[in-house]
Amino acid sequence: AASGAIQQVDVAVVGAGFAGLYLLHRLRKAGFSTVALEEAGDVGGTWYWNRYPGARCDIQTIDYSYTFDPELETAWTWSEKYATQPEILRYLGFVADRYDLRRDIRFKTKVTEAKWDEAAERWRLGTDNGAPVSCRYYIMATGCLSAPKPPEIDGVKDFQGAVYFTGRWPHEGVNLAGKRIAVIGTGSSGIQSIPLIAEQAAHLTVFQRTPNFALPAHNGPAPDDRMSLLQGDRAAYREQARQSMAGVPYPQQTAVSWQLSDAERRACFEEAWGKGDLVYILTQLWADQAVDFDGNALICDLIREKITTIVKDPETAAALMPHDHPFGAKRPCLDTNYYATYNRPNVKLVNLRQEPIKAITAGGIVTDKRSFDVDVIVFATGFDAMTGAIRAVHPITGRGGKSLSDVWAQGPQTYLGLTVAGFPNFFMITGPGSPSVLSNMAVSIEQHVDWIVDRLTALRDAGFSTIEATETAQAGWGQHMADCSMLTLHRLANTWYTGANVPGKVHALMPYTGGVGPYRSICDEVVGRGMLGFRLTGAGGAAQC
Ligand code: NA7
Repeated sequence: AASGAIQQVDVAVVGAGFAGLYLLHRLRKAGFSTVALEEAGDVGGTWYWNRYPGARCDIQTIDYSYTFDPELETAWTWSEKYATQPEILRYLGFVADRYDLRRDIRFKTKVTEAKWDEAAERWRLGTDNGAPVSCRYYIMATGCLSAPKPPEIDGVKDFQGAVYFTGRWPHEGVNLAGKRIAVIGTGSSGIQSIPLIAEQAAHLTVFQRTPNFALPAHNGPAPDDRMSLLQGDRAAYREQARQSMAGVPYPQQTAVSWQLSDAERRACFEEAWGKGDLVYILTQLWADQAVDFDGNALICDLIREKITTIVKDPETAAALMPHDHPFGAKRPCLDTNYYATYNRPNVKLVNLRQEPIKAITAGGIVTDKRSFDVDVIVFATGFDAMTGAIRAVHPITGRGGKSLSDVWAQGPQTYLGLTVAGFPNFFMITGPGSPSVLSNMAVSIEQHVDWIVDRLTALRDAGFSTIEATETAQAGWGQHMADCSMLTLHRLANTWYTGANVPGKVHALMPYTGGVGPYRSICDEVVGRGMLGFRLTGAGGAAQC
């Protein structure tokens, strides 16, 4: 589109990652004209930006794949149980090519603002590169972990060495050989990168604020048992994933911890530890682990015991043991040699709970006890999760001139995690209020996209031009989310799920904790009951359900 002109489409999609690509494909097939606006220079989303050493998926890649086209499934073979970032990025490029998606993507184009035009019943999106877009429907497919947190530590600008963020790792790579390196943060990105950085560094100092639970990935080829299940009946395997709690086809565990003896529990745990599978350990050991503090504490003890056996220095081992949150309440990590890395002579852990960082200086990092001279600082400090990328389009102005930031001032409110009252024809993929980040994202993304595109098609065919959640439905969803959150332990941890990792962010458990299968049923029930909770308008009339 020429600069100055307005690009007119039926649907504008923001983001060309896992969600945006599938949206483009489905929208096109459904006959909608569409454009995707993507800040990056190519497709990939998360996998475009997070190129730090060791970046991998931590859901088995046979599960973290598109399932909408059986031919695509057999056209691509993953080389490992947990694919690396470059392989996943190649896969997404392969998908973009296979369905010829790039021709509808405007790269290096950031959406700066969005405004609902009530008279025209269209959204107008401003961009920082080229023509604005006018669209009937506006869909944010911007991911949950896309807006990196700023450093939050005084003095970063004074630092004379190099600074990198795991979530914005330079594409040309970084030579870390022989350098004195600091890594700040021990979430998934820190835990994946620390072992590889340690191999290159002259010296690595890890600055840890909160220890996290990590389990060995035991990476390698995709396990035979999972592969034969998939290949035995691909359709059934995929369907089980869609109906499951976490988007991975494991059965619902029914045995509870107190039905098992100590020895039986230990045997279950050892088996899980040996499997190297987060979803398995989170769902298959005993049923009360995710919902009951005592059932959960048994697993925490067993993992802490593992840390003691791996890490030789008792003080370091003690510092690495999480005590402040239930297992699974904060996103646990999959690692390759993470704990053993602390046995290397060139690696030291600094426990920020005992000596907080005071500042960053020209030469390095100063805590309230010591100073550390380093050449490189790596921030693995995470993201303004779930709402950060949505709110980065600012303002998003809905009906009556209301801005989304104002509406969400006390925390995000949505209906089904997909829509917001007062914002007609606006949708989010994996938004707050959806199960997204508590699930295999691939399965949640496909469900959200299918639901939205099916609705847009049905509305168009019935002559409706707007769809908007009612305030009542939104309040009801908020209540249901709150009720579900009382049934799991997620509320008991300060995490990016609750906004606690971002200073000043409202504290609210953002993902839907009721599970992927139940969520899907609810979305289907909404349709089955005549779009319950939505107001529809258009030439076809008006309806409020
Ligand atoms: P996470 O999981 O949010 O981890 C960030 C880490 O950085 C975590 O250990 C934080 O400690 C730490 N952190 C954040 N801010 C600071 C400051 N200011 N000072 C010291 N330490 C800090 O992000 P990741 O990128 O690792 O992983 C995100 C998700 O990607 C992951 O869960 C997977 O789903 C994939 P804290 O715990 O806040 O005390």
